[in-house]
Amino acid sequence: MNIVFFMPRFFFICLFSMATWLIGGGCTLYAQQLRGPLLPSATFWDDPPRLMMLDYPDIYSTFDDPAYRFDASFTNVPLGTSETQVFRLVNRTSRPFPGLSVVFEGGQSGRFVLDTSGMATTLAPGETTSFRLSYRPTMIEVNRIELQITSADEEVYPAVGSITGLPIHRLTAWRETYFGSSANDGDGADEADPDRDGVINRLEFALNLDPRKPSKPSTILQTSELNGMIEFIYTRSRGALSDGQKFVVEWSDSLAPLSWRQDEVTESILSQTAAAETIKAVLPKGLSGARFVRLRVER
Ligand SMILES: [Ca+2]
Repeated sequence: MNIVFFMPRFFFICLFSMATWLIGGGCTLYAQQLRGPLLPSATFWDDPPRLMMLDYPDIYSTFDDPAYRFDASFTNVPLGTSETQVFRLVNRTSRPFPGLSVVFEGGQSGRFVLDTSGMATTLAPGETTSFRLSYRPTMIEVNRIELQITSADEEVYPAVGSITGLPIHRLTAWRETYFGSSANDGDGADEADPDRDGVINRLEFALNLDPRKPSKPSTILQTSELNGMIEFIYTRSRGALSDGQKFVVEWSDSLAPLSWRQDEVTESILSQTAAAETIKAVLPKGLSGARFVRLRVER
């Protein structure tokens, strides 16, 4: 499917939507997936052996293990977004626990951010404190980190948490937002066009459009000529950028398959929101009397 815009002064701007994922600009809002915090609690056992224990969803320590081990996970977190969980510690004993600290003990700490700024350093009997752990994936991979919670009292055994992060593409979350399912099928399929505007879903996502409302080509791309230059304006989804999609403006004077060029194109950001950024590409209009410009979106 090609959409060709006839431009004044014999300029043509063409928008390609092909199997190889070619297209031009747009914008959409999609909900950032923020889940409610989980509130596991920790218990400090006073009887021998003294044990710092976290009650994390129905998992209990074995008392002969010198460290209490627990698991926590961040699942289905869209690339480029962040999810935060709050871990709560409760001292249920009759004695204070001094020098509390939480540290990473290996793994991919770059994907996780620990915030202990609000955490008490000494936890008196009956008191509660908490720390926060955030996960922000930047590529599709399984991320793991180990956390160690300790007290300066050496008789208090540490709690060691194995934390797992499981990211998803923003496109997957986008399908869920618009079609109620993350599955790549039916109306939500990448190649589907349920609003019948000629723009398939994965391009609707890339261009930040609403896949349920038809878009007019003239609202997807704006073009103009100024002082011998062509201005080509498009809007791209920041979520698509987080997914690693590339946006490339190309031009040709003949439309021949091997004639497309990327040189002499300069781009600048006109405006941006949390969801999208609008880009202006400028290139010479050339001397041949006609020039075609396209935006190629590729994964
Ligand atoms: Ca469509």
